[in-house]
Amino acid sequence: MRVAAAQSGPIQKADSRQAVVRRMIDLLDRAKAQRCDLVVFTELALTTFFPRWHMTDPAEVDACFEREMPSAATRPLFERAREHGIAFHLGYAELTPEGRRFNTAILVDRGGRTIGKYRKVHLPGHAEFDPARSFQHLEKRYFEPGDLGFPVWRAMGGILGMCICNDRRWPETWRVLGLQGVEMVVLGYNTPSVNSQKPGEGPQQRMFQHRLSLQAGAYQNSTWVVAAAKCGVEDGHPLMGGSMIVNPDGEVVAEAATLDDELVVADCDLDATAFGKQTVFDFARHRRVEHYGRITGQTGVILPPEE
Ligand code: ING
Repeated sequence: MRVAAAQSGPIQKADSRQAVVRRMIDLLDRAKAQRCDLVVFTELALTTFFPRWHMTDPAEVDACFEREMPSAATRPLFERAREHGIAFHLGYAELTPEGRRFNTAILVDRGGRTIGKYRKVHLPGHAEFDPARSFQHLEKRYFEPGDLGFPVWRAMGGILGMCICNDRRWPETWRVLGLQGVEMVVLGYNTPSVNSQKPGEGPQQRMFQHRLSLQAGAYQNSTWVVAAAKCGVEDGHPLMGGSMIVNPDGEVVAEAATLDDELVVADCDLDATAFGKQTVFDFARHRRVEHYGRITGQTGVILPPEE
């Protein structure tokens, strides 16, 4: 199928959801012109990356979340996608009727029906203001860890899965999806170009680790990966680009050239995942689970006894 990573340029704190949705609809129209079947929007696609802000006013925090999806602001997006017959992935901040908050992503089919939901499991950063950081990363303040696991769905003639941003850095994310036969993993990310705790770490190193995570995940589970950034400078804070599509051999087949709204398009043959799954990563033939107990048996490191 023809897939587009719909990279988002910066969203300023003052930008309205309506203005953002208009930009997203423009990307949908461009994807239609390129005969795309699936469009992957980014993480927290409707707002600025608000976890960089330490907020104490509940009303200010709530304003960053969606109480329903589609909402009044996003319904035009769902309608345009349905008109185009394009399926899409969308990341947003979810506030449930019970008052629970998640960093969420959904999969919407060509008919505009939401067929899958994922809630970000690996929340980076911290919960309280950290004066030692050059900027904040308060995802542990504003979201609960996801409670839906790492599901896959049969859609678009294949097996699709989702993850979100920091999830891509954890091999467990990819392997749990791989153990369900995933053929394409779609994700969004909002990644600061610099490390708030390590001034020397700049965009090049961040980009290296981003690519490494996607290529390893794709190769080691013989799956396609489609990753869409929110990037550019948001209220003075730079986010990195690098939206890309990686094939089941771990090769980058398409990559963004800008730090703005941009479609990164590739034709993805899901059958290309079969060879790896039937040979080097035929899990049934090669894995030895009797030796993997630590992976789910312990959370942190247990060091060997001192000499
Ligand atoms: N952002 C970053 C990410 O995982 C981060 C946070 C960057 C954590 C670099 C560790 C290292 O890409 C989000 N939103 O998770």
